[in-house]
Amino acid sequence: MRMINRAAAAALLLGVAPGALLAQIVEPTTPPEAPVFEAQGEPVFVNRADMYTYRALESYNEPDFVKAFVDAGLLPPVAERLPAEPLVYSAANMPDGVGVYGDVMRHVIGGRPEGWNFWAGQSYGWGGIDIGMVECLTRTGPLFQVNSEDLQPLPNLAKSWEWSEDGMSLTVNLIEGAKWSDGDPFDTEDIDFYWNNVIMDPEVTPLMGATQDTYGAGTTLEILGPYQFKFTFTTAFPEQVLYAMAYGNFCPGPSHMLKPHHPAFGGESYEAFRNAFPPDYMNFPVMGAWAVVEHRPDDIVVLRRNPYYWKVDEAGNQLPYLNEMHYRLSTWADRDVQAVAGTGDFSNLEQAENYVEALQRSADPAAPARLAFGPRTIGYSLYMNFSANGWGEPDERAQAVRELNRNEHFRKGVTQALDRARIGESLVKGPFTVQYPGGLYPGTSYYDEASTVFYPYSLESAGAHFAAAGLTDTDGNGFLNHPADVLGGADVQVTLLTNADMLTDGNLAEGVVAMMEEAGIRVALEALSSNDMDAVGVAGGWDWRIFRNQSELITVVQNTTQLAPLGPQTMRTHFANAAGELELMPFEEELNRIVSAFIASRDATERADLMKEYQRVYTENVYGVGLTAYPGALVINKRFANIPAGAPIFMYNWAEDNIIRERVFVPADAQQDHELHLNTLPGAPGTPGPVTAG
Ligand code: BQZ
Repeated sequence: MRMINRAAAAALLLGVAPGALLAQIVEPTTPPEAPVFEAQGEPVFVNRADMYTYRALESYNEPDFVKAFVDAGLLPPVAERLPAEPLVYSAANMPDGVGVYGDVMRHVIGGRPEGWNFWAGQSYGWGGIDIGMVECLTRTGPLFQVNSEDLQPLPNLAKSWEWSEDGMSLTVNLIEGAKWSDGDPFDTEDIDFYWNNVIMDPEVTPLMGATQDTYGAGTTLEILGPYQFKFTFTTAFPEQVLYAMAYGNFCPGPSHMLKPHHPAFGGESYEAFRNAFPPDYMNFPVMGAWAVVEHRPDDIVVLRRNPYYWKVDEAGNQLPYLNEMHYRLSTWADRDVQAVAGTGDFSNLEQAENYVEALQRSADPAAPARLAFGPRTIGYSLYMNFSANGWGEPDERAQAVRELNRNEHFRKGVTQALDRARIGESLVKGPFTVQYPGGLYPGTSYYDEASTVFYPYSLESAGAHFAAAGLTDTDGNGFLNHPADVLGGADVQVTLLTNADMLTDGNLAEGVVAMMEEAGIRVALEALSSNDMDAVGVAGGWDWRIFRNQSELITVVQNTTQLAPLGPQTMRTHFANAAGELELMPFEEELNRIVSAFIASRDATERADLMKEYQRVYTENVYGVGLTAYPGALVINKRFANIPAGAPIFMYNWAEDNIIRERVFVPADAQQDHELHLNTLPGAPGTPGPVTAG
């Protein structure tokens, strides 16, 4: 109703007969039915405590070659390297039980390491490198198999936590006596540095962008002892903080390495801090199961087992089972090809263009890899930059686009100019893709179809909306012009930022460009490598972008603060300007209210209702222009054991976390000889490579 009135009003303003526009507006509806696509493999649901506990065992074991380091006096005995109470995986929860040492998992990735300062925003090249090196206070990837009644983050570096009675503070207890891979103790010095000199330092942004707002505006952190700290909040029981303690938000770095380079402790500059550990710096200390020992640019990154890793199996075997990890530096599409062919071991099959071929090849019983589809959790949206007050320093043209982005008719025009059926089909034919209007993904736990507003494809209706936004083709060149008082009535020109490293991102971007052209909007592609794209994305110098969505639109409880512009840097489409100010649209204020109420509520029904409201406000206002959503498949070589059933490639986190790689193994009779640095361990930080026992 409201829309028709506005269209009529706009028609009057434009001097067009209102009936002409009215006839063209196509009313919103609920989204079209999704084709049925059965996920292969159901998770075995358990409670969190069934997966692992922290306790001392009688004795511990390690690979023989590591024992040789101990015998040579190069390493303390394994029991001394482990915490008094290590994390112990329960054999009953391991699909193939206690494993054996040896072999390698050969990954292929499309990214490239920028350096090892994750805490200053450097990417390791993705594809599981950082997930294997960096450990976080809690863990969420494996939650796909946790019973819904017990759904809460798993402990990890934080082994327990207690809320104060009023819920205004949370005391967190770290694992005691765990060590970095170079033997330095892991303790609250690392927490202190991460909180005060990374999170709270406006000059430093960690890779996944955590800020104080990730933990709630006004949240403080106080160190209580070497293994204990306390968060204090401004609202009661903000349980989402437990999720914000997981990857990639609260994953502390080695303060003993980072501190000396940080300007607060005498480091030269923030730039120098960021670049203190370039990609050729080897043996950077980790809490993860493997540390980098070799990097050949554009060729390979090799990791070897961390002799101080603080997790064991029930038989006392120090983890990981796999001695080495490879990351072949290639392309993401090659990851699929190699995993299916057996020259690589692992892929998240997520670029829909490769599905048919990958499925055909994997159907052969002799195929080296198994392929299992999961739920529809890979999805893309077209996002618009909503800053009206200077984020990314827009020029006049870009500023005019921002103002259009903030115009509801413009957004409705854009969404109705997109033929989502054709977009999906252009990637892959078959029952994979669904028409995704944006917001929460269909089929996920908080999704409600009745609360989802879908604007059907109609070029006519798009044109009517554009006209209502003041755009008409005044010069008859087939492209819409700004009104005469904006940029002298020039053609509307939009740039579209996209990831050049991913086939799907590129195809979607081209589809958007073509469909916008049909609707009279000229869009120019800006395809950048993912590291550069991420940098531009954060800096704000973009009009529109194609984005593969993250877990907040699947699980809601993970990255909850990214659902709305709650703080200066929580909503990636709307960061504050240099002065820290946000200029929110009225419906953004509404989203903020809803998300804050969601975070503050502990009532399941109320939370479900709030997310319905969120979805309605989001989709009605076209906050993000959804494109398509489809299932991904885990492709993994058949020689690997302990791969949990039903592991999605993406949910709370990527499969590299979900499958718990530290307890994945290769049975002795299936082991292959891919180890490049046999019988070695990471050397001292900064030394050239791995070392042998002598
Ligand atoms: C998975 C993932 C593991 C980042 C990256 C990459 C970056 C984004 C995202 C995915 C890759 C793989 O995703 O595509 O399957 O292996 O690494 O980290 O696309 O460009 O910035 O968020 O995780």
